[in-house]
Amino acid sequence: TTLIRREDYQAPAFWIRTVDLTFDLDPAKTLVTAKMQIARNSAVAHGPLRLHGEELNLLRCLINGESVSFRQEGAELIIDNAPDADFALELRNTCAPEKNTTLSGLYTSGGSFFTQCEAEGFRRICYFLDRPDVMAVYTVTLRADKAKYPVLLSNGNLLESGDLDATRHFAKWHDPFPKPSYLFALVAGDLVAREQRVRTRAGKDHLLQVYVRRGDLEKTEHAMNSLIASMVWDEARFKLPLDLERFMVVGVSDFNMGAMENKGLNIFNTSALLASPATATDTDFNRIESIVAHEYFHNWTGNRVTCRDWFQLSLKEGLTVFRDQEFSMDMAGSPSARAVCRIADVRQLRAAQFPEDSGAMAHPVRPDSYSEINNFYTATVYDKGSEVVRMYQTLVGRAGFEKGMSLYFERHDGQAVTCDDFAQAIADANPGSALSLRLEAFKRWYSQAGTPRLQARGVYDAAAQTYTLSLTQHNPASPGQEHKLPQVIPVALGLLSEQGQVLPLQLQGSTEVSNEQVLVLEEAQQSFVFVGVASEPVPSLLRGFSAPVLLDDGLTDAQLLVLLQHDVDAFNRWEAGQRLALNRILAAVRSGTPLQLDGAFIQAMRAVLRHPELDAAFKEIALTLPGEAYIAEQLAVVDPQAIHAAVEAAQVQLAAALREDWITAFEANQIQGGYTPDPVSSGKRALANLALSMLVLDAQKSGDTVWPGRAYQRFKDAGNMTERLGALAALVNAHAELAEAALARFHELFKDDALVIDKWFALQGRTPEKDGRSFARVRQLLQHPDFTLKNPNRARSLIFSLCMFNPAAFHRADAAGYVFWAEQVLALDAINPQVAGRLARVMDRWNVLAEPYRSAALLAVQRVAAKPDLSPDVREIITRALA
Ligand code: BAL
Ligand code: ZN
Repeated sequence: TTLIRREDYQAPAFWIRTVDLTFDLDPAKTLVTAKMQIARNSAVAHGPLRLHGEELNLLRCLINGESVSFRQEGAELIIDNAPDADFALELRNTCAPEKNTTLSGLYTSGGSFFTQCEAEGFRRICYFLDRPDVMAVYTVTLRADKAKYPVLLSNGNLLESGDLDATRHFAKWHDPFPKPSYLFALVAGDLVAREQRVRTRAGKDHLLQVYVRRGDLEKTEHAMNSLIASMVWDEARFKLPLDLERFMVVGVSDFNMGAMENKGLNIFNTSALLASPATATDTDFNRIESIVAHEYFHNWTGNRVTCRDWFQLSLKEGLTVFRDQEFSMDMAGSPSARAVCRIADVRQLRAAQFPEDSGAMAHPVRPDSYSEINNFYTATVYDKGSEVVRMYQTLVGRAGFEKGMSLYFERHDGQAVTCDDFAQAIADANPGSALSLRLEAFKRWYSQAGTPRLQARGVYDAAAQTYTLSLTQHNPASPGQEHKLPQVIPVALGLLSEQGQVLPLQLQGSTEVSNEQVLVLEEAQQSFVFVGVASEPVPSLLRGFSAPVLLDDGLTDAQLLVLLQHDVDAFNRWEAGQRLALNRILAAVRSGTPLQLDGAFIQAMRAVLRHPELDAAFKEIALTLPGEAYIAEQLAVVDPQAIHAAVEAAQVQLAAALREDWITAFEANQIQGGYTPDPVSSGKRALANLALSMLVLDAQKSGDTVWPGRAYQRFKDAGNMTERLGALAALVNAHAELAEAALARFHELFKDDALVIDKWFALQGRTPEKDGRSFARVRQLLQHPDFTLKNPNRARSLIFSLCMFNPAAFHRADAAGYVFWAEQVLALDAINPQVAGRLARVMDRWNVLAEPYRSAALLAVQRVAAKPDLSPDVREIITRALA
């Protein structure tokens, strides 16, 4: 496999101005005719025309209507004698959609046709300059059997449609906006649509459609509402309107990602689209809202302004994740609900991106090289990329950021650009700002991998009434990056008195006084002196998680308790509780002694649970212990069993010590009446579910049968999936006797609903280990008639659940988990390299495991590496793991 380097970027030798595609759709052999208008790029040295193509069967190649000689070399079609003047190229080829199990390019699912072209799937449909800086205007004609494929869709506007003969029909689409090939899409099948006509603020009318299989229509209401809300929000917040008359969203069951932002024709994994109260949880409703918004927002950040090359992926992904996170917070409403959104995003970052940033696949937000771009749709590019965009907003203010966005579109609409172009627009729109004054240093967030360590230490001088805060940053080495330069770290902070009152902030030499400030750390070490500080302060640092760093603030338990009880910043209030828990878990893991929770900690958690003013949603996240992956991040050598044992002990002790409070919380958070997924109701359901799981867990230890019985009853009677799955999970995770009956009943109830059966597999894949039973069950479930590796959702629900989200079941002293992983990576690789590549990532951090895990994991990685015909996807991941 070859390594592609960012520094080797060259503009294309040719431009494709227009492309006229005709598809004669047939599952076994689809005929594709492509007519393109091509021009040489005079800025580039004269050379042959080289087109990308994979798994295609070429039938015809004409230039200006005449046959022309060509060569095929690997995955390229080379025409040496392309004219100097603009010319017409006509190509004809076939491809085999029903054989295409990679789900990249044109494929079939459930008897319908779908496409996925990002990043490099278009070359599996026809020969093309399949790179994002080649933007063309597309006209697409679809021809197919009318009975089997009554709906024929592509990007843009429908020009005409009608019958070809007694059995076949056609539809012709035109997209007026030039676009890169990765945004092309087509859909053909027996689908039905929910439709809605809307008028934007600008007074334009649009038709919105959500296409799904017959029978799923009633599960599309939430997606449609989310789409409308996204339109309204983008116009209000960023003045970005919908630019097409028609906007279509389509659901498909076999899909590698969550969804895809094809221009005017978004294609969604059904798991990110379909929801009804009976089949989807509150988490699903939230996720759907955010993914529908994400894809819609791409229409401007990604489609109207796209990426010059794939190294710039975060230009569109980081920015669009930031936009969908802002949208979700605005939709959540209250300050507390906003904080809960922020906390969920940070938990996700810490669970997935931090480990990535310290493992074998660590890479900058803008990577320097790749061999398979599909491997770089990562938490770093997406979620750390979003944090980088958030820091722009923190440094220039919300209004400044909106000005920067306007300038970005003014300069670059219709272009394929780089992360530098974005940075420059935000900086230029805010001259003299904290960003524009140190733009080059700020951009190290794009070029340096790794999570910076931030240390903060304060010294109070009672006589002078000053508080000196020293901030030190350190960025550990990453693969290929030994020495790093200091980064620009915005540190939002406030000071509290030891009684929890807000202390006003005034920096030495400044006349400005405020309750919260953003310090900008740009050197390796800097001190900030606050004056007029009346008493010894407790610092509340990195409020709202103002930078994606690991913070060591050296606070004592007493200081953390002040923050937990009194901080005005809800994020840091939550963080203080997490830190109290983390310190205890780490102490137990490091000392190798069983965890024993102390009275002070239990009392603090009780106070949160009983607090009269805190929302249920906040209580639930505050009483949820830190994730095992994040705990592992704090340790140089990782023993997954020791971490799990400590977390489990903390859980069991919290369950017992707060038993009465859990009962109260469960009973106080019952919802009467119909289901709505709003933040207040979903917060109550989340807390009731947590309380129930604690009560069932405690009952397992004490031998009580009342709460397992109540959980089973609730499982049976639940009026919505959130409560039903919550009760089922309480039984299953506690290994209660009733779990088996409940699992069987659940399967029987939902056997015809694939998305719910995915939950059934996932719950079992994630069940905390007990005597090897969870692992054995997963192996057994591989043989279940409902299980298949071919459907990515199903493969993820069982296999990824075990390997990624169930460390104690996966990391076994007998190495059986690793053997399982190797088998599944190889099996998946033969079907779907993209999904296999994801699973391969599980071993990114084999190197930090404690023995005997480390050696056993290495053997498993070597076993996969030994297979000669690995896909480039898996090969790259494994090669990096062994580097
Ligand atoms: N562009 C790939 C799917 C997404 O991030 O929206
Ligand atoms: Zn995206």
